[in-house]
Amino acid sequence: MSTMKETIEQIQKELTELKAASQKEVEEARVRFLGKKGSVTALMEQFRSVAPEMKREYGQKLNELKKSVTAKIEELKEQAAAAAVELAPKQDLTMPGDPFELGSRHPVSIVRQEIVDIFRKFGYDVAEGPEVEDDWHVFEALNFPPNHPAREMQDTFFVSTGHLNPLLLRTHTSSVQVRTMETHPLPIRVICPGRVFRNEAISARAHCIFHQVEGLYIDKNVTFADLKQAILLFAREMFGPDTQIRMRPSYFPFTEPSAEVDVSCNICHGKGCNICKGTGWLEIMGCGMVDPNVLEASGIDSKVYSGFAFGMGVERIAMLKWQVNDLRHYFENDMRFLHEFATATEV
Ligand code: 2NL
Repeated sequence: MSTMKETIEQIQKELTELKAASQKEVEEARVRFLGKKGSVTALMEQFRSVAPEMKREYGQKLNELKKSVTAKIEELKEQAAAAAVELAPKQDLTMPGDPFELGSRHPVSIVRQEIVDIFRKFGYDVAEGPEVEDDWHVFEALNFPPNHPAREMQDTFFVSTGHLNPLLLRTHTSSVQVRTMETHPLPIRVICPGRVFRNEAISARAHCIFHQVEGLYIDKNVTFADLKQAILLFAREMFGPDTQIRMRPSYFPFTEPSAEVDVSCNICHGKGCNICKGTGWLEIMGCGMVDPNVLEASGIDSKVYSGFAFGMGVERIAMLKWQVNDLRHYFENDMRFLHEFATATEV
């Protein structure tokens, strides 16, 4: 059996020649020296039986040995770790990331918001109400005569008919304005965006569901001139500052007088093109002075107050804005169509 001194020297020699190619080999070397059955650990145990007068000398030697073993292992560990990084597959940090798609607003939603924003700027409040309504708020309070065709099953979706007060899907958002007139103090300046439902055959120009924005302004001394100016300002905000408007006489049960509003064609600027069918004008909405019967039905004194109202189809405005020739595009959600309205910043 070799002496302790010889063993120490032998381990020191081993240490100077020690190499480790990998982190695994470093760990194996550590176990060989410092593990439970390691050579340095064995020396430590042997040290206990060293004669007292020799303890000082051997103690020092053993401590130094342990220190240099630990230092060497640490050094090899660092080298192996650096080598592992070198060997790892290279990553190109300048590579573009995996692309991911953002959602975007539906074109109808974009235009509805644009219309609402214009009227909010004019000082209008926004009101919403139920899509399932009763006869009073959709027809009766709006001066529809008892046998008006819109009240028939062919034109309106009924949810229930067996009751005294049948429920139906609103055919216009005027119902929300009736609710506003019934509850809101005067004056009233409100716009009502929302979905409406009509029992119609689906075509390029009509759909059984579409979106409306209606507006209502009630105060003392409101005139047709106020209506015309409000519509003109809206049209110029929506279609550009050079836009002209014209009004043609029309009929609605809830307004008197009533008019259809056209804007000058923003494609051909009046010269005549296939969007305006050669007329130079595009129809954008209906409007009129609120019929006194309508004011009275909601408890407003028509001798003191007057008002104007208007209504437009959001899909129709969107079709004019983007020259879309078929309403059905707005309901089919074909991604190729929707992508045309997506912008990078929208979520
Ligand atoms: C259209 C025409 C219109 C109204 C809606 C209205 C509402 C109340 C009283 C009076 Cl509470 N009128 N709304 C007035 C005129 C026309 O809509 O073509 N819509 C798509």
